[in-house]
Amino acid sequence: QKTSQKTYHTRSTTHKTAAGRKLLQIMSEKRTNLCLSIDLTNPSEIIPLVTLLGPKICLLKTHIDIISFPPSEPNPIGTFTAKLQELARQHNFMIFEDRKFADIGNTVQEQYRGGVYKIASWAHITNAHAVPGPGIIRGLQAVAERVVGEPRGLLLLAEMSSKGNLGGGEYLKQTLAMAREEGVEGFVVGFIAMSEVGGEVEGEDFIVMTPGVGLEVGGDGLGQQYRTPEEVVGRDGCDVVIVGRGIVKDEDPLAVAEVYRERAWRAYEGRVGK
Ligand code: 5BU
Repeated sequence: QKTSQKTYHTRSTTHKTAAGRKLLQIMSEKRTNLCLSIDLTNPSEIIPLVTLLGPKICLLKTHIDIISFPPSEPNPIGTFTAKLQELARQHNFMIFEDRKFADIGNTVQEQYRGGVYKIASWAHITNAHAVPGPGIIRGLQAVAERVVGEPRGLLLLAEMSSKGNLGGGEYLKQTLAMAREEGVEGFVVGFIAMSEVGGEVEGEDFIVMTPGVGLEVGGDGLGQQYRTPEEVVGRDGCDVVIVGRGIVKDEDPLAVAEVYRERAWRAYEGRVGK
């Protein structure tokens, strides 16, 4: 049986990472495989929108470095990330900082743990390019293991949603091989990819998260390519749909988030034969 034919509930008991098990459990309980990409730059717009949409999502994706924080407050970033964590607890979703680490192990450790954002302290999941080789995974994993409290997980970028990206194909195969390396088990939750990855090995389960999702096929004029929830989840076996502008720029974000949730969830149910 392919991983994509198993239910999120079943996978929530067998996934090899604690972060993956927790996410699959949330998805199964809340009946949502929708990740909201909150790509806004004003924290006072973000918080109310996340409060409104929290019940609809399993995961909140951030780009912490696009936000303009008010210089007047003493610790605006810490206050903001604490608020996100509180909302995550309240509405039962996880937080994914879309940081796309891409340096040597030693450098990414500092970028993950420290600096102004202290990503490891508040983001349950982050992602990294495979370009630097397996040291990037080991570096991030060492930091993650020192975080007390909720588990941390990593997604590897195997393929991007944008036109002309260099991922996929042979690059994806090499990225999958890296995720299978000894030692990284328990940390690599899955991939950013456009279709199901791995699963040929018995018991292997990688959660695939996919951006470039719209209610219709299309693009944004800057390389983004949109596919529908039915194509992404139903046809291509991805698990989590990541939606940004389709929700945050809509005049009724709550109503449209429910449309995305429903369509992506039905596509999943069809896939697993429910
Ligand atoms: P959109 O507004 O739904 O197009 O936003 C997509 C989000 O996903 C945005 O934050 C991107 O930075 C992010 N993204 C992506 O679009 N494609 C990728 O391959 C990866 C991330 Br990785």
